[in-house]
Amino acid sequence: MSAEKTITSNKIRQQFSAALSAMYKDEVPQYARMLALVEEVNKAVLENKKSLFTEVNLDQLNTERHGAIRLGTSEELFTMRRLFAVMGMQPVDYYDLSVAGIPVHSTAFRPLSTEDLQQNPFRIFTSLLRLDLIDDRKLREEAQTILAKRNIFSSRLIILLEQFEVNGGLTKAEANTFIDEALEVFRWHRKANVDKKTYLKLKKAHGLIADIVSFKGPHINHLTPQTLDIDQVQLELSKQGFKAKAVVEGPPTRKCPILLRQTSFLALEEEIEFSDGKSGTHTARFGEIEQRGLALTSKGRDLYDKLIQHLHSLNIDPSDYPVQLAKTFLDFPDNHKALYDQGLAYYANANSGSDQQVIDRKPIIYEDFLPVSAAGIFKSNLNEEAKQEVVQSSQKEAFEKALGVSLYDSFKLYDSVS
Ligand code: OOG
Ligand code: NI
Repeated sequence: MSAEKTITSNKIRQQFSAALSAMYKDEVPQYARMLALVEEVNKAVLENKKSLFTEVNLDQLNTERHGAIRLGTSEELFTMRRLFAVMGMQPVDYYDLSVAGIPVHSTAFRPLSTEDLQQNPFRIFTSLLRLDLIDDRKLREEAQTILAKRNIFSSRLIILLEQFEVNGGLTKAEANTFIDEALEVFRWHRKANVDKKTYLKLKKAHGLIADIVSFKGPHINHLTPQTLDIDQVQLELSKQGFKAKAVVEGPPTRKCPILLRQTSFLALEEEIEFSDGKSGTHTARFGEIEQRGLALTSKGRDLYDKLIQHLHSLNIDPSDYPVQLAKTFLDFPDNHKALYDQGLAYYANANSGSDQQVIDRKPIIYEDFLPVSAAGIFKSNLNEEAKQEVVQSSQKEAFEKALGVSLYDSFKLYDSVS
């Protein structure tokens, strides 16, 4: 038997994210412009050396950290999980977006270990449509029928997934074909699967339903590089003529950054063609930027959630939001000693010496997502407010059943490295 050498999942993930980035830059030229803007800001910050990250390599820094897709059926989610496994990406955490009036539930496929994340951090925030949240029975059945007819994975791709599962890896040639075939799944299709009337009906129920049901596949809807100074990026976006999100999601600017802050330029209105030859436009694709800080313990996270909930209950005008956000977070300690002593954030134990100074402890970076922030990203890119009639009800078990495996719990992952 001639056992050809297989290549690592880290390598495949790295190659895939580079190929996806190239495809997206080509499809969405504004995204390429945004990347250039972010690179400039990062370079300037590094020159001023004011960041959590002490030894940063510019190339590593400027590679995408995440992207997002939205799936229509349980079967799609099941196969997508197998596809991401080839790239060493596993489903971590359950995000219930129905609480924000968005008819999906989600997970993030990502590398699990610090080492693998360092090799290449790419993750994909993956949502599954919740048809059970469409009130209109007729429309629900129609959406279901349309989705049941589409097949987003090529037969070559399925064969490669089987080969990976049987052999525990792919050869270089197989990996190249895998990347080509996987890219096709994420590609944009200008031509919709449905006629104009159906599209408009779906859109009336919810913009997201139209985006998920009307197309041949789950086009990548954004990619996200990281920045070392998101406030500066937010300023530059407007200066350079981008239509930016009104506010940066997540915690405020801090001396000790926590969790995740995100902003984006708003989704573009793009020309599409319907199955009946009629034309129209669709809004789905955008570019996002993230800045990451410390991972919080469940105690820290409870405090964060409490403060964000309080802030959102005030219904603040966007122009006043940054000030109110900063004010609200005065209740969240902003120095490493307090964060550590009060058990609010995760730090890696550099060695087991008991009198180790906190200053020697390495902050553990948050690698996951935030449901309230995600809802903000969804909404500003759908150009609509949450529909009030969506009833909240978590469906974690149904999600795991569709996935075919249990979800990893991010707290357990952070516990294991702290
Ligand atoms: C996903 C939005 C969530 C994030 O960074 O929180 C997300 C979507 O729009 O499909 O990507
Ligand atoms: Ni995102």
